[in-house]
This record gives sequence, structure tokens and C-alpha cells, in this order.
Amino acid sequence: MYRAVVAIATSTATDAALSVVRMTGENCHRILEACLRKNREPLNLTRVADRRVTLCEFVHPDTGEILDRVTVILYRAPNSYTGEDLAELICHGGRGLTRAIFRILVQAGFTPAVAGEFTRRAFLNGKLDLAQAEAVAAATSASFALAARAAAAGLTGETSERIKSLADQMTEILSLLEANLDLSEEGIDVVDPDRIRSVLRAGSAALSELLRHADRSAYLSGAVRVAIIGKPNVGKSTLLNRLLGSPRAIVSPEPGTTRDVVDGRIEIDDVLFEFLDTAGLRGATDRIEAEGIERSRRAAGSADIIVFVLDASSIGEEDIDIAHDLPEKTSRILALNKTDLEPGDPTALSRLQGNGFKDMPTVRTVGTRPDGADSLRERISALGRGFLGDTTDTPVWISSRQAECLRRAKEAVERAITAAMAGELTEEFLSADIREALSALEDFAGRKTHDDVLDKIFSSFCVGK
Ligand SMILES: Nc1nc2c(ncn2[C@@H]2O[C@H](COP(=O)(O)OP(=O)(O)OP(=O)(O)O)[C@@H](O)[C@H]2O)c(=O)[nH]1
Ligand SMILES: [Mg+2]
Repeated sequence: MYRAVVAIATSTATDAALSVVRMTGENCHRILEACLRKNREPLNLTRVADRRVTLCEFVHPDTGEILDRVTVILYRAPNSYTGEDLAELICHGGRGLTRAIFRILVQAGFTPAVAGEFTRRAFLNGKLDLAQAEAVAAATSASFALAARAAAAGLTGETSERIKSLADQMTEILSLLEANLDLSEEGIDVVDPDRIRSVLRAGSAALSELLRHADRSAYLSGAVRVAIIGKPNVGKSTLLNRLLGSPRAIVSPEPGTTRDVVDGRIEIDDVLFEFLDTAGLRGATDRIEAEGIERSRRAAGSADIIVFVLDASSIGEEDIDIAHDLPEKTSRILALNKTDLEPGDPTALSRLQGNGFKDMPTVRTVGTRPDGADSLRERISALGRGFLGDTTDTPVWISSRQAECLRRAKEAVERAITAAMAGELTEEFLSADIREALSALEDFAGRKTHDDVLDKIFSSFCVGK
């Protein structure tokens, strides 16, 4: 067991109803015991059952002064999160009180825990593999519902199980190949080529599937960025406010109102979006506006989705020029705004579409009406959801470290498939690649990971996790 550490596991950014203080390590219960009383009498924690809630008083061990009434839950090794003796103390959530309790526990003998120390111990004590530990970090920092659901597959060990079953299959092929090597001299062939090929193909498909999730995981750690772009006065800021449901940006009939990028985040259908309202694009009238327009272009360049806004009552050549400048690879939606007004030149929209923008999905909006951006919101939501997978399939969160292991494994399996297809079904040709795939799959679970890699992973955790 490692030395006893303590951490405030809940946020101390504001006062709250309750706080959780967590302790783990050698003599954890004995050190805590000195700070507890039950009806003002000393409390013998060796007589307190595991995983039961005990209501007691938290006192200063030197003076006996009562600081709070708290509840304590004990866990005994190895049946705890860390695999060591562990205790959770729930006190009232005032920041001053929580910090005072923490300080007294440190005086009593605990060392303050560093970021990720509880989960690191859980990993070192074999309670979690590294992929699960990383999923803990993803779950604690998930900023929207779908991201939390995606982390859950890692947390419960489901992803690790999938990897383990792949690794088991690779081990089986290896042993078959090795047996074949021993027996072939005697003229016996134990390898069924079809079986080997089919296991390798299934392995490759399973890895591709997980890698598809890995590609989307960046969206789960952040938000889907949506830039609202168009010429001045078309109603970009009005649409931003409508999408956010609050008057975030200034709106006025004056063209050139928005001079800087205005952003706002909102969750739509379980996915977090970051909207960027931008300065209207035109020949700038001054240096400040020129800088604002430069920022609009950068926002468009960094966005996952561009909402290109047109004023349906006045579509012109400027709009076509802007459309040509939009980054080509980014998903785009054309918002035909101000559709409540008399349409302008009826050929203008088809001229724009005829310039290579026929396939841009188009929605009609009226930014000034409460429901006037609903169709746009739906379109954005569907596109954003598409980045994370289709609607029926819950994404699986994969860290970039895990993705690297999956890629290595897939490349090795592909090489083995090529060799197997060429009929090279001998130990000599296949084993090296299958061993490499196996080693990459073992790295996924992190059994042989170096301390510096672990330091890097766990330092990104919050304290108390
Ligand atoms: N009739 C009508 N007016 C609208 C609509 N959407 C926005 N407006 C008005 O159009 C004017 C310009 O709206 P903004 O949202 O400030 O336009 P913008 O594109 O952000 O303009 P800049 O920041 O100058 O680039 C305001 O007076 C809005 O009330 C709409 O759908 N119909
Ligand atoms: Mg604006």
C-alpha cells in the first residue's frame, strides 16, 4: 500500500451543499479516526463496517473542537476504487469549511494527493487498465451528455474487453502457427488457412470500427465549431442569438455592426456546439473592420461547419464572391434569411447555385421570428451528430494514445492478411506481424507502460480522481 493521501474530490470553485473529501493509502482509516467522534465519544473505525454510512462529528484532534457533522464511508483493501484502504467523507459544502477539514486531515498525517493519484493507484493496483483510467479522465471532463455516454464504454471496461478478445484471437493464431512449425516436419498440417484468414479479417474490421470512433473523439473532448459567415447586415448576429436563445451579440440595421468574433456554446440534442458569429465580409472601411474581417476568415478556416447566410431580399455578386472564398472541405449550410421580406432579384439565388453551389444544403430562416431558426438548428444538429456517428450508434471515446495503439495493430494485421492471401501461411511469414499486433493491443491496456507516459496521462486529471 502506498502512503496515505487526501484530496477534496468536489469542486471548490463555489460554495455548495456538500463536499466530498477522499482519502486512500496505508493507515488511512487510523489517521482519519483521530479526527472523528460519535456523540462526542471516540470512534473505533476498525469496528465500523465497510460501505456503510456512519454519521459522526469531525473534530480538531488536538482541541476536540467540532467543525461539522459529517458522514463517512469506509472501503477496505482490496475492495475499493484504488484497491487500498479508502474513505470518503461527506461534509457541508462551504469552501472555508471544506478547506479547514482538508488542512486538519493533512496535519493529522495525510499527504495532499496530486492530480490523478487515486486513479493512478487504481491502475497500479490492477483495479483498472490504462484505457479505463483514461476513460475516467474523459468522464470527469465530459462537457455534454453524448461525451459522457461515449466515455462510459471505456469506463465500464467494454472497450478493453473488445481489445482483449482481439488479443486472444491473435494469441490463438500464433499458437496454431507455432504448432504447425513443430508438426510440419512430420508432415502434419494443423493450420486451417481459411480460419486464419477469417480471424485476421474480422480483427481488421473490428480495429477499423474502433478507429472510426477515434477519428470522432476530438469532437467529444471539445465542441463542434460552427462559424456564421456572410456579407454585412444579412442577419448573422440575429441568427446567433436565436440559436443560443439569448441576446449574446449586438444586432442593428447598420451594416458592419459586428466587428469581432462573438462566440457562445450550447448543447443541442446531446451535442455541444460552439457558435462563432463574425464580422460581415466586405471591403473594409477602416483598420479595425479589416482586422475583424481577417478574424472572420480565420473562424471560417477553423470551423467544422460553416453557416453561410444570405439576405433573400438582396442576393448579389458579393455573396457569390464570398461563397467562392469559403473553405471547400468544410461542411456548409446555406441559410436563406429574411425570407419574410419581398424577394430581391429572383435569378440571384439560382445564379449563385449555378456557380458550383447547387449541392449546398439550404434552409429558409427568419431570424426575427422566435421559431425562425428552427430549421437551421435542426440541420446543424444533424450535421454535428454526423461527426460523432449516426443517430443509432453511441460514440466510443478513444484517446489519442489508444488510437495510436489501434493503428499499429491494424497495420500489422493488414500486413499479415497480405501475407496470408499470398499463401504464405507459415510461422516465419506471419508470426512477426501477429506478434506486433498483439504487442500493440497489449499497449492499449497499458500493462507495460513507462512512468513518464503515466505521469503525462495522470497529470491531466483533476485532484481527487
Ligand atoms: N425582416 C427581417 N429582418 C431581419 C431578419 N434577420 C435579421 N434582421 C434584421 O437585419 C438587421 C441586421 O441584422 P444583424 O443580425 O445585425 O446582421 P449581421 O449580419 O450580424 O450584420 P453585421 O454584424 O453588420 O455583419 C437587423 O435590423 C435585424 O433586426 C429577418 O429574418 N427578417
Ligand atoms: Mg452581426
